[in-house]
Amino acid sequence: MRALVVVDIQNDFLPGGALAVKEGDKIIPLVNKLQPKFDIVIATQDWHPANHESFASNYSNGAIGDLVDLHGLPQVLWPDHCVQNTWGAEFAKTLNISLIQQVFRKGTDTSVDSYSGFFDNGKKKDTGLSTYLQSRSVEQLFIVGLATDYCVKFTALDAVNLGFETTVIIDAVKAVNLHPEDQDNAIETMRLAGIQIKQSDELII
Ligand code: VGL
Ligand code: ZN
Repeated sequence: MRALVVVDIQNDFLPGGALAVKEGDKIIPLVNKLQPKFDIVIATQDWHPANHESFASNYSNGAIGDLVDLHGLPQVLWPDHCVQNTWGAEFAKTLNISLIQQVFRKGTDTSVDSYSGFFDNGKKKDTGLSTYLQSRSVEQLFIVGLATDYCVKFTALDAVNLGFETTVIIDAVKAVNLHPEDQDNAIETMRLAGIQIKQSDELII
């Protein structure tokens, strides 16, 4: 079975949102077009409590983009984003959610961030996504969404390490690019890990 994983297509990651990804909204029509081609569609949703320790606002002298040590893990400080039950955490209005069979929320624990849809950044808590996919005999995963250099990358890396044949659909992702080279580095890291990087029109599905 083939599954499409729609990563974090939420208002805060779109132009006008708190952690806007440039042209993040441009991928949505393609994501909508791709969904019916898959056996299973699931989504991840960044879902933080307001006092999440990845938010710069929770530090007396922390600036957005600073790298800090968070309980032993490297942590980039972000603007407040995807706070539970706020507009910013909702899926984009133009995203078709009718085909999404299950949503996996992440980043709910204040003390650890969670970029991957599978595990938190400390690999301590499992969202249940791998069990969900394995129990439905999914072997191939196709990943789309936001952002290439964070949640897409870490979801794809965990997927390939868990044994899924993993493809990132490159024209259906966009990067945050805190540093201009972040997107290219993320793509290179994913390729080296054995993740396929494909354009949507190259897919045979
Ligand atoms: C993300 C930074 C912080 C993402 C989530 O969805 O890529 N990036 N939280
Ligand atoms: Zn987040």
